[in-house]
Amino acid sequence: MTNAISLRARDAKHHLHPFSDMAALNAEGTRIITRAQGVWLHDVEGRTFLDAFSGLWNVAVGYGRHEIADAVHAQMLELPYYNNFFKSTNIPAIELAELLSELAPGFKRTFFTNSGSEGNDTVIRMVRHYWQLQGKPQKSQFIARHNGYHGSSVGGASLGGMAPMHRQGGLPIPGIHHVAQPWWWGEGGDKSPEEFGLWAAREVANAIDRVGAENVAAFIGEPVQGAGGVIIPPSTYWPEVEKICRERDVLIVSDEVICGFGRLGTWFGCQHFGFTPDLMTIAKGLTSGYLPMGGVMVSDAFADVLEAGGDFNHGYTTSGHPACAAAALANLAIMRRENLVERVRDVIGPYLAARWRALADHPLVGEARMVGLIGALELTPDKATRAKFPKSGEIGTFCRDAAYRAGLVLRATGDCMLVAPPFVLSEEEADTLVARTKHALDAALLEARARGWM
Ligand code: PXG
Repeated sequence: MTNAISLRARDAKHHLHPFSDMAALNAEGTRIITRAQGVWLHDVEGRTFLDAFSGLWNVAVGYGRHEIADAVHAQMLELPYYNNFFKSTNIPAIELAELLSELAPGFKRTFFTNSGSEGNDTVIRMVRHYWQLQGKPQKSQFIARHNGYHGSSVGGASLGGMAPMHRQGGLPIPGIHHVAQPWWWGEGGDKSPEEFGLWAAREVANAIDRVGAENVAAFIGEPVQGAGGVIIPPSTYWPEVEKICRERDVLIVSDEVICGFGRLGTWFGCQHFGFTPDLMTIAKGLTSGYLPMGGVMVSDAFADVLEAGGDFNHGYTTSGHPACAAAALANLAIMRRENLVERVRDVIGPYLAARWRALADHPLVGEARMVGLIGALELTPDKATRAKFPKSGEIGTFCRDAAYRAGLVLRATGDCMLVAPPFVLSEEEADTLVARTKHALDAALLEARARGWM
């Protein structure tokens, strides 16, 4: 315990945490996670949590995988680092780029980065470079969505549609236009989900036409918006967006940072929705978070243009890092050997989804949605009208904290509870996840009633 107190004080003194109000965080104190195994986290005080959030949406194969640690260890001893600039490459990067092209037919090349944010910055530069090579340098603007998340770098946060991020640091950069998100629960009004999906897609068309297709380089979207609240678009949305972009010669970028590598029960999220992008941003599940790595995968046709276009003046010191690539290879080998993508699609995804959707019977839950192993609960004081609570985020935060107290890590976006467990979750663990969620919902319901909100 002394250890915990001292560690917490040192953290409070020296560590700046991402997306945190440091004064409030330090007053409350951080949770110090010390080890993890499977889907279970352990903290310095000996508490145990079921990690229903896979770290930060990324630990797909679960914690404690010796194969990944061993592969990284061996690679570190063999070749800990060498760059991929100046006519050089390394064996894990070669093998990984090749494997990715097998997992995503039609995407023969990958540019490696260290994160999803760097991936999306790379997308901006690469797509603009592509249109220059095509003799259309004026095609440089991007269409993205309100409440989309594409990272924290200047480019990523600009493509993202998070208003609180735009308020800090002078964002977004010019040339990015945000349109409505396909969030039927929150913004669908009287339309049916299918009608609303078409309406939201046509907002993309309207934006392209307003800016002028001759000025628009690409549309970017997450197949399912993650950080924005696990927004699963109506079935009508993506086919219409694809049609709109193709008709206008606008490239499609699928940000697969969360949806890629099995989260929706397909290798890539676009495959679940049946659209074919020109570029895919990847990260997170690529290494299951064991080491940082991201990238941009490009279609064969896009790659051909780039390849014929001379130097692309872009790259990171650690692009294609051999140890990170070794972690990715070991991670993807586990996914293939244990059929984890199929497990999400056919076994544990449907098992959890059935129980998760049943939570819609809870008085606090207006909608319970899930695809693959990613889902959300919309908390509402009135299901019939899809009403919002007077102060957005208070009940959601209360519910999340109640879940922690019950030994479950969930995430809250406003008053929406998000779940994205590791693919190795067992049926028994899924039952525990749902029981603890129900417990947290009961506590939040009492709280909402005590505040007179229900
Ligand atoms: N695109 C998407 C779709 C993401 O979800 C990024 C890009 C950026 O990746 P990096 O590796 O640069 O973080 C992400 C990251 C949250 C949360 O609270 C989500 C992310 C990151 C941090 C917090 O849900 N997603």
